[in-house]
Amino acid sequence: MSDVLSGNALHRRSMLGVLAGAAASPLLGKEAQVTLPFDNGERPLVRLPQKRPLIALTTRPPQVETPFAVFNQGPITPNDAFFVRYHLSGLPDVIDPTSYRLTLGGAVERPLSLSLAQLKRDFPVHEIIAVNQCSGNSRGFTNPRVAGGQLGNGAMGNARWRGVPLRVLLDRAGVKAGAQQIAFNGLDTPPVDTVPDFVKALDIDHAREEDVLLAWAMNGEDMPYLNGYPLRLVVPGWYGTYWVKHLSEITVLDQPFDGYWMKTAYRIPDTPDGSVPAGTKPVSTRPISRLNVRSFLTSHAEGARLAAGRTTLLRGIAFSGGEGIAHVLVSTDNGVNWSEARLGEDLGRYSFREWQLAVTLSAGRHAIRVRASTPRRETQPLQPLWNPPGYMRNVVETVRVEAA
Ligand SMILES: Nc1nc2c(c(=O)[nH]1)N[C@H]1C(S)=C(S)[C@@H](COP(=O)(O)O)O[C@H]1N2
Ligand SMILES: [Mo]
Repeated sequence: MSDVLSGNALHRRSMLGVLAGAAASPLLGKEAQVTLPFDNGERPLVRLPQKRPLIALTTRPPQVETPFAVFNQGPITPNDAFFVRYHLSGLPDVIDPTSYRLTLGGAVERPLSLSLAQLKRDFPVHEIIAVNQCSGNSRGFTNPRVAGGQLGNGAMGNARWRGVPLRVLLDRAGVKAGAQQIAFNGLDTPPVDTVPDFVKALDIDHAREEDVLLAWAMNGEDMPYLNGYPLRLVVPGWYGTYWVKHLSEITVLDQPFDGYWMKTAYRIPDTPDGSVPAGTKPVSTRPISRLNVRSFLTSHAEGARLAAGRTTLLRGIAFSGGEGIAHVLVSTDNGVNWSEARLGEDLGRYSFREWQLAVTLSAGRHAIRVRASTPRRETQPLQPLWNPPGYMRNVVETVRVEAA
C-alpha cells in the first residue's frame, strides 16, 4: 500500500476511484468551469487525489493542467497544483513501497534489483530545480489547429527534484562496451494489446550526465502519486515525455531503441528549429529533445484593467532548455520599444526565473509582450513556429490590458 493510499480514508477512496477508471470528481457550481482563450476552450475543473482543483483535459487517463494564476505565486509550482499527463489508462492501482523494485538490466555486467529503501539509503543523493514541460504545452493556440490535447499554457511546472543520479546506478551495474541507449519503462500499462507500452529512451552519453536523476521526492515530499510515485526519471532541460513516471525497469541497449514512443511518436521536423511552414509535412523527423526558451507575463491576464498614470509592477517567469536566462525584454507598445526586466533569484539553469518591471501606462489599451533570451542568445520567435504535432510552442506572448 503506498503512502498515498494508506493516508486518510477520503484520500484512499478517491485514489482508488481514479485508479479504477471512475471519472475524477467534477466540481459543482460556477467555479466548476474555466474557458481557455481559444475555440472549444471550455474545460471543467476536477479534483484528483493529492491535487487542488485543476483544469481537466481528460479524466481517463487523468490529464489536468495548472491554472495559470499559480505561476504568479512563486517560482516553484506546488505539488498539489502540478499538471498531470498520462498516455495509457492502465494506471497501477496500488504501489507497495516495500515490494516495489527498480530493475536495471540489459547490456550490463551486474543486473540490479533495488528496493526504494536501498535507492534512498545506499547511493549519493542529488537535488535539482527543473522545469517539467509537456511537448504539447500551449497546443490549443496552434494556428492552423492540429490534433492532440488542446492545452493552454498550464502543462508545465517547476519543482525541486531529489533522487539518485542515474549514472551512479549505471556504474554500479557496469555498462558493457558498445551500449548505445537506455530504455525506461514505468508501471502503467496499455488498456489493450494493440496500444504500445509507454517506453522512452536516452542516448547513453546523455543518460550519464550528472543531472539526470531517478527522483523519489518533489519539493521535499514523496513524489505525488500522479506525478510518478514512487520514482520517476528527471531529465532536466528536456521535454516531459522523457520523464518516465512509476519507473520500474531500466534496460541498457546495444542498439538504438525502436519502440513506438521513440520511433513514431514525439518526433519533430528535422529542421534547425523543429518547424515547417504551417500546414505542410516535414521531409524527415527526429525525436523531440530540449525545451526551447519561453517567457510569460504572470501578473496580468488578458483583458486585465489597471490604473493609468501610476506605477504598475509587471511580473512573470522565463525558462530555457538548460542554459538559464540572460535577459527578459518587455514591451508595453506591442513590440515597438523594449525595456530590460530585472531578473529574480537564480535557482539554477533548468529552473523558472522570475522577472519584474515597473511601468507607468497612459490611459488606453496596451499590448504587453515578453521576450527572453539565453546566454547563448537563443531567443523567442516573434511569429509562432508550426509543426504537425503542435509541439514546442514558444512564440513571444502578447497580453492586452486596459489602463484607465
Ligand atoms: N509512466 C509514464 N510516464 C510518463 C508519461 C506516461 O504516460 N506514463 N507521460 C510523459 C509525458 S508526455 C509528460 S509531459 C510527463 C508529465 O509529467 P507529470 O504528469 O508529472 O506532470 O510525464 C511523462 N512520463
Ligand atoms: Mo508530454
